Amino acid sequence: MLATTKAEISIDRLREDLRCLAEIGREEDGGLYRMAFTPADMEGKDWLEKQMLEIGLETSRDGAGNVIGRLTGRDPEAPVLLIGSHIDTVPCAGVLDGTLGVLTGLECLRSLKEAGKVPQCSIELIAFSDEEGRFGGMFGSQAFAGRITPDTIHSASDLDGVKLSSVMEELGLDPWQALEARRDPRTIAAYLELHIEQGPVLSEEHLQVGVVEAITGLFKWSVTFSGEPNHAGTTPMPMRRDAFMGVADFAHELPRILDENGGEQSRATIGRVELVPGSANTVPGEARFSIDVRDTDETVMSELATSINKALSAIARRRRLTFSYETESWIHPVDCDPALVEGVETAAKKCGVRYQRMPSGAAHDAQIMATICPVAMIFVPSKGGRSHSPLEWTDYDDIEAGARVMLQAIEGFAFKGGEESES
Ligand code: HGY
Ligand code: MN
Ligand code: MN
Repeated sequence: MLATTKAEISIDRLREDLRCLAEIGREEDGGLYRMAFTPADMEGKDWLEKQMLEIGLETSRDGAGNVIGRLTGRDPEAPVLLIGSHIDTVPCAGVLDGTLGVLTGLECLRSLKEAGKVPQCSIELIAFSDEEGRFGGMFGSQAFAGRITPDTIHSASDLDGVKLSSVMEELGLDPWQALEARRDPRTIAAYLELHIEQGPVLSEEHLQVGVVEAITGLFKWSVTFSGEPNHAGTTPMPMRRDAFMGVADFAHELPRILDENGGEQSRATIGRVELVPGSANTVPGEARFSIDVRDTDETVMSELATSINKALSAIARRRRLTFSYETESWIHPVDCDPALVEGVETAAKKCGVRYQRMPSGAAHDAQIMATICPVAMIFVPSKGGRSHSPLEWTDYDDIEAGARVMLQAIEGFAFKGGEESES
């Protein structure tokens, strides 16, 4: 029996879901603080699982805390189509990064259920844990893709030194279960993720959708310069071993390093600096800082890593400091699957939206999933290119356009064998 109604996205339902989830973890400054495995993150996961149950999905959580909602297909044994993103945030985040992809996926499945449409293969909606890298980077999708080891569980900690394993245990979770979250790649057909662009391209070009062809790689280091704490008044300038001046020198060297070793897509950011002992009248004896470096070409990433290492070493010598660094994460750049990208582009054409093909300057769970299955991404514009900030926003008509393309892409992939409705 053919399905009688067409599945339609309801922007009103999606707007209401966005509004509800945006209340979880919001603080006085208007930003969201749903960092991985905080009470707010767990409250968000509980809220999401409740919505999944309400629309009739079978829900589960794996050992990495990923939240999964399943719409079973006509062939329950067929490899599944995975859709999703993340609902954890950076500190003082906006309401859309990651969240929009998960809630758009929820609305797509809700509209399919409402229209009584049963996909050929099952579709699973997933909210991955700790995409934002509080504990390194993409913990949930790395666990799902079988890319974590006992050492990850043992050593992962955040920039305040809080260990992942302790935080999970405090939540009643067994961190070692994350090693069981690995999904057999043979059970996954593809992964599709809608995400805000987090850059200015689509909004400047007045486009509604980005069809992502490649996703940038990144590495994150936590670096420590060690010098000598001393009195700010009695220590003559030439006699200082000032750890902060090491960071200052390095920051000035970054443009040269990028010019000499980077390319068009190269980015480098010092996002956090901590000085010890941190009092106004003491020369800093220690400076701990983060470096986030990105490029779509892994060779360039390696060259930047070598050049940064040399620069840190030269500065340490010049300033009579010592330095050390930890690689918190190294995430490979990936190309999206050409056939899946083609499917997304066909969906964009069918929906009649203004779109373009483009790379992603942000990292995403999709690039971890690319290690086990074909992936593609759909971008919607970020107003003014802003993200990782409460100013992050996408107009509802662009959200609706992106959601329609997502639904069309899902139908193009998961309903290949024609349509059938729930009896
Ligand atoms: O940092 C990123 O690119 C992503 O938002 N986690
Ligand atoms: Mn994100
Ligand atoms: Mn982010």
